[in-house]
Amino acid sequence: MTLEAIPLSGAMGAEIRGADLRDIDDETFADIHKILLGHGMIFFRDQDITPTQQLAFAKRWGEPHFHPYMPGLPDHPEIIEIVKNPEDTHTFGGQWHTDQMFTPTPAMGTMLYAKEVPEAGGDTLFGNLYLAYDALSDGMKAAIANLRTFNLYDKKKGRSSVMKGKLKEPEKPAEPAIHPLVRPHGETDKPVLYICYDRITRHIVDWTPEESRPLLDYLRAHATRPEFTCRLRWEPGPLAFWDNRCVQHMALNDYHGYRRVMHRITIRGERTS
Ligand SMILES: O=C(O)CCC(=O)C(=O)O
Ligand SMILES: [Fe+2]
Repeated sequence: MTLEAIPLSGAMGAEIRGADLRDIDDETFADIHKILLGHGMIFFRDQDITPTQQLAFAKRWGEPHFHPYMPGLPDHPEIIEIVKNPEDTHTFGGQWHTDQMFTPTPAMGTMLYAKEVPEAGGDTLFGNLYLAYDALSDGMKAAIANLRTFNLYDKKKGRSSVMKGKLKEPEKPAEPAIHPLVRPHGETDKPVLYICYDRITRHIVDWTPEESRPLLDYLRAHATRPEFTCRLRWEPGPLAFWDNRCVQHMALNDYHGYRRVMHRITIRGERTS
């Protein structure tokens, strides 16, 4: 297969043309992998794949991860169906974050396959955390170089109907996860500003929440500057995959009264330090 990568914005993201995800050979996968490392998020339009085929493509990237609190499809427990119904007010992933940052081994990547989308609305935003780090001053880079963050699962977050009554009871209370604030990417080794919204990334290790908040709030606002982002408009059929090690994302909650359904697989990541 000859692949074409079309950048989605100046900051990140690329549409890959020329790939049929039902049938990817090793050489084509190596090209797709390289495009992911260069662009942070990739997507393929007009894919007609079954859950088994989605899972096979996901396994090319690594081991699927089972979410600690969200159950999967009965026949494919690795696939979580994310549903927002017309009456729901909450959107899963509606704040800037990287996936499973509340665990010591956050997800390497996340794959979403659009099953049902509103005519307009429900786009996903992505932010390039390499660019966010690079744009900091040398003084700020030196100041944050050795800081670590304290991250904890946000138990109080709202639920969409897919999760109501379906959430698995965790076997034990959530444990905190400590991550470097400046994290080298496991494959490119380039530094990333590794941060999440305030109910997950709670404070800097050895600092109080009050001391941490101004700095973390500044870095969060900085990391989402429009020039670091791209925006994916869904239609039925595209499959997207992003690299949680250098990209944050956010689902837009702007389609009240409509239904949106995604099939999601996350790939297990490594310890961050
Ligand atoms: O539904 C979306 O657009 C993204 C939701 C999300 O945060 C995720 O799948 O990790
Ligand atoms: Fe997410």
